[in-house]
Amino acid sequence: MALFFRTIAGVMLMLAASLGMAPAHAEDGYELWLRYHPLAAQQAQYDRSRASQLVADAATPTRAAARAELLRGLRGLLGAAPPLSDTVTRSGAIIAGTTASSPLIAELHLDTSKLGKEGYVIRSVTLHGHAAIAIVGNDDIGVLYGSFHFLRLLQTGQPLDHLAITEVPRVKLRVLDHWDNLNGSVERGYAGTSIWDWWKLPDWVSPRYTDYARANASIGINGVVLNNVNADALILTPAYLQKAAALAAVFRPYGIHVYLSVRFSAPIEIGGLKTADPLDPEVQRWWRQKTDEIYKLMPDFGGFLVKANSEGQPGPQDYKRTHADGANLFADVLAPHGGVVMWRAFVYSQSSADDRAKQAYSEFKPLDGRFHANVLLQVKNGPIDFQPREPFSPLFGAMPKTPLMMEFQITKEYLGFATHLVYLGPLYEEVLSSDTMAQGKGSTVATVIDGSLDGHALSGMAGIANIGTDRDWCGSDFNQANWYVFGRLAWNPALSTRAIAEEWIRMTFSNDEAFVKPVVDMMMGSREAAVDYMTPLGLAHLMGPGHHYGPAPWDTSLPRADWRPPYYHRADHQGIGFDRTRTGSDAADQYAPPIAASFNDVKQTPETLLLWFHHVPWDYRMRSGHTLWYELVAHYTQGVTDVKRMRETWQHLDGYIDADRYRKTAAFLSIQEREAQWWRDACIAYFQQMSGLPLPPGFAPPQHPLSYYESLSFHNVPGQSSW
Ligand code: BDP
Repeated sequence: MALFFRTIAGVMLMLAASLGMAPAHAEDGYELWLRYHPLAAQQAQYDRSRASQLVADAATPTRAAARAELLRGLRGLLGAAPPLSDTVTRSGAIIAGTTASSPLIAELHLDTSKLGKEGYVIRSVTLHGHAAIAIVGNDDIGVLYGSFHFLRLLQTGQPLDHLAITEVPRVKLRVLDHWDNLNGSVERGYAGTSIWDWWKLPDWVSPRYTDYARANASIGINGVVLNNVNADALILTPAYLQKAAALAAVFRPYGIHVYLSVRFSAPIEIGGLKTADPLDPEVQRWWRQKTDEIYKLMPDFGGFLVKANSEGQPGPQDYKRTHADGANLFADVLAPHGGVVMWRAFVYSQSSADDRAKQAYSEFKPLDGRFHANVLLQVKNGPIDFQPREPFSPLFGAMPKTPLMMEFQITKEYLGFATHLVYLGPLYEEVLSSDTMAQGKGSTVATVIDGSLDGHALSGMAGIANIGTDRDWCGSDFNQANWYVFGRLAWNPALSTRAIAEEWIRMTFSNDEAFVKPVVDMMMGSREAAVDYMTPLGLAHLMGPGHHYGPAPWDTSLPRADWRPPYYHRADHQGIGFDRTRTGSDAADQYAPPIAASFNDVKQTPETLLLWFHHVPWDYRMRSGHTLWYELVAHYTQGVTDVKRMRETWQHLDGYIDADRYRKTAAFLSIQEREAQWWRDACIAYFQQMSGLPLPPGFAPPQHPLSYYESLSFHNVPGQSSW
């Protein structure tokens, strides 16, 4: 049925397109996936008969938000909002509420016992002799989540009959981490400046904060860290806490808790103490008072995120204490209020000569069991740093007594900034579905972080936000999909990212099959394309120094060895790759034995990770029968070809969506093609100089000599770090 409507809509749009008519409405991406633009006539007619009246109260702020969203969505999608009613008087009523809030819902005797606080059911029911759809939560927030889900069914053209949907989030804390500085800049942000207008808060509370909260609630995000992990102690001063509290008030009806990044040395910087030693009673007292002060302003405050003893940040090791001592200091002052500590495992030492990929594990694994109950260890998906491809971090599965929280990067620091079209769903899915083998087959990363493998009630997933003041929020329309897929996977890490891409496209652009299908394919292939033109076959960290823009595999300008690309690729005349097997740094043995065995064996290591784990000669025979050198060149070339194909796909889609968003993506794809070519050519030129080998036949030589690529330098690159 729904398919039928979509096809009809598709035919009509194709007709419009063939007549050269683009949809008239100008769009700038601000509405995200909550556009609620009118559905095609026949689908709207079908939906209208199933949404003919709305029974929903607005007695609490959250139920008011749910009702407002349903009215707004239905008005937009169907042309007019259904009339509000106190009871069911005709077929096609939508009833939204909780058993406690709605006598009508109580009459249904639905089993809500397994829904928890945030779950919901959407069910086709009969009430007083009329067919109706009930959207029911145990708690108000479930009603809001269910309302967004119901609207998604309409937005994506799903049938509305025989509904029997039950949803419960698998992960408890679903958090966006903003790397926003108090001066308005955003570390690794490529979408303008911070959306938090700190200067004008708390007096001016921009309506944009409400739209931000709606977008987050629509995908189940329930926590927001407002400020950068490289934290400024000032965030804990009364003036800033008032500002944070104003934001918390906006977010509260949407089920979103505010968290803050804190600077370990804050007791010295803003408290006038001489030390920040976590075992010092004065320090403990200072944090206790500060925490109590925060909870007075924000009774539902979520807790603290801490980056300590990493990249110059202060931490417990400054006082010869452990990370557990540091985390427990915060855990103890937060516990009486129900707050949590998200302690970051992104730690590598200034002084250690050990492989950087091993250091987080070496540091934290021995501390398993030493953290208090309300501490989550927040672990980046890979052992190094958000590269286009890394193996999963060996910490997953290795610390059964500690809840491990996933940290993904949504902002594309290493994946083409704002302009490259790279859908991160496949990257996230690859990590979540990786088997750690920690407790035998099926111990996937997803089961570690949702708490099911080790029986943790506390679980979490964080994403480094890609949001800024740009009208489209994320620096490009397609980057919105990365915010979206993060939220959907945090709700349920087992979802298919292809299905998520499809629903996002339908909501964001069009339900037309002729548009949806090629765009899903383009998105699904985009991450592999980026891996190919940047860091194929397990290479990593070849980006420009500091700003991470463009290729610089030759660069040695930064002071630390492990900030320089040659540290990672180790290319020389003989071969390329980082030996992390037993003959090398032995990082492979940080994994569970069966995984370690395959990573230690060059023949068993997936070729996608070959150079991550092995240093191999240029003439090493790949599974294809070609040499490594051939395959390296082929992958770089394939990446560029894929981007060219993405551009062609997009060229065929002119007319299916509004002209403004169409043109922006077209322009960004041409930037991406140019930069993919630059990546390929610069890397091939450099590695060719290393290998001394001729280019395999059939491959075009780089457009410029290596010296040209090496001579490029960039100024005012966006998103640079503040430290
Ligand atoms: C790196 C970023 C840096 C961050 C750091 C972190 O380049 O700006 O501060 O991660 O996660 O990827 O702390």
